Amino acid sequence: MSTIPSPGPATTPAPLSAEEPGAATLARAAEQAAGTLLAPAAPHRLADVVPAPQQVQPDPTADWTLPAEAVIVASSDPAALAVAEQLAGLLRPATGYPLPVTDAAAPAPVDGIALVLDETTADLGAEGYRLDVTTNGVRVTAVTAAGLFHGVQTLRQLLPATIESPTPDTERWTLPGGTITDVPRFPYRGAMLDVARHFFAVEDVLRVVDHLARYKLNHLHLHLTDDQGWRIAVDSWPKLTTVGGATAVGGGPGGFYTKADYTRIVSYAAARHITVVPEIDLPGHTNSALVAYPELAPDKIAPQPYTGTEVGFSYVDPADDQTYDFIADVLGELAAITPGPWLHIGGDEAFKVKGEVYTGFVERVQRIVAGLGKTVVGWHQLAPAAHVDGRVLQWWGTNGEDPTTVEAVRQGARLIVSPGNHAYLDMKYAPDTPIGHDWAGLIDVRKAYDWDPGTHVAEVPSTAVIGVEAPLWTESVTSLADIEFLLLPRLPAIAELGWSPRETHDWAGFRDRLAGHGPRWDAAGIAFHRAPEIPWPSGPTIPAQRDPAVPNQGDATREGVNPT
Ligand code: TNX
Repeated sequence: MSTIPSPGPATTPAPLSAEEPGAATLARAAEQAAGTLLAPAAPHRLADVVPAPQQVQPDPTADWTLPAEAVIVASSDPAALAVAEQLAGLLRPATGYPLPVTDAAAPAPVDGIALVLDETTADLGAEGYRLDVTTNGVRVTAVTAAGLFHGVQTLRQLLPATIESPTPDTERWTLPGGTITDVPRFPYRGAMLDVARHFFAVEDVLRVVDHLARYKLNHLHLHLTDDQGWRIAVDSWPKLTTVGGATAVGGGPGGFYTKADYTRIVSYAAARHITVVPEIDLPGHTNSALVAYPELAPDKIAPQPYTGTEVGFSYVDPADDQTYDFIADVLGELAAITPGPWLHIGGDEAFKVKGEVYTGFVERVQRIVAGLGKTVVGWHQLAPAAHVDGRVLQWWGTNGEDPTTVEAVRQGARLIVSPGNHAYLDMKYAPDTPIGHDWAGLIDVRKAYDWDPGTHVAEVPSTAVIGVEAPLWTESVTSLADIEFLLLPRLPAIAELGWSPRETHDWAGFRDRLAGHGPRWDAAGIAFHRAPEIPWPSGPTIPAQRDPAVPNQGDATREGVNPT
């Protein structure tokens, strides 16, 4: 292929056919070259990405502007092509460009975008990617489709904020030139949504999945059962949902996911390279199950449905064999519709099941999980129970010390860290935050960001830490707007702790990079919390779309409480 001579480094070489170029082609090339010369520099720096990339090499002479006729070309592989289609779907609304997707054995950017699967770049691992912006276009290279997907999330952030707009914008779609090489620090990066205290529709959960994907999180933990509601259909115990699912905190109607609903969430997440981790909380937090099936209760008497917010009072009978039949049925049906490797069995706050009765119960349930071919995850209260191969404890303490957990790690347990006083997204930002808790303290954005998952739990080596998770409990959370208000902007802080190398950790830098996401969320219609410690740009942005009929929607109601 030949190119017309380049008058200077800022000029985009226009691709021409190998044949004699036609007049129309020459005219288009001249137009492009002139346009690029007149174009302002890219509005962002290559390093303005959240989570911070491992390595950034800017090349200011290589800024590139997406042309209207750009093509997205991907490796001839269904998973790579799926990422290419997702990229096109992300870019078409705001650009108004057709952005056709094609495939090639060895894709190269020709004034367009190439997504290249390349098994020889093994140092990028299972999730890493390299992104090159040159005057020819953008090339994302990865070993896996997951790597390409993460690279696409970075690409998105390198475009102007209005790329998030659902309708065409007149912006010039210029990306900063250079190369990003990026691999995650931890393999497990997650968030948890409690759909038991309040139930959330499938569509709401899918939108949460989108937020996780933007920030390269790869696990969604669903807290599916608790005292106030049972949210997942189990065919062999149908009253769990018809009776146990009919309540929620505050007395609302509750709800539950059919197996088809759950499968839809799992598939949507999988298409975004996110694994669902389902939790059935045992032996405590089970009032909704006991209302449905009193034979599981220690006294065999049905309790009243519970719509308050206390914890620790309910438990399934650890001394009755039918309890374990019930658990085997529930976990068996759940495992059958869960492609991911994990089953989370809770284990927290079972205040009335103590000592050897508790550890005996947990050990029996751990064996059920292992028998289903799944890996046990549980809150760190599981620690005193005997080790089972691969088991993972989820640390949610607030002071970073627990000899029992340290001992479990010595015996082979691995940790997901979710410190209550840093990673709990249901904690208030400030004393006047209208929803949320404060039992673990207040968590502003800096508190969410300023800790290290690798060293947080004393005497646990960083090699035992598989990652980090931000749980969102929903006792006080009743709408998607509430979820987004608590998630954003803290979720990106936790995401950066999970993805970015420790050397990049820097509050001032993070704060400034995060500020650039305000206009993106505005453009996407996401009502986030305008945390006062973040220097949100004051320039014109597209106002978030809010539904006036729904109370508690992000800043419309919260701005007076937390002024910028
Ligand atoms: C503690 S953290 C709980 C949940 C509550 C949460 C409220 C944990 C494992 N258990 O049952 O919803 O506090 O912040």
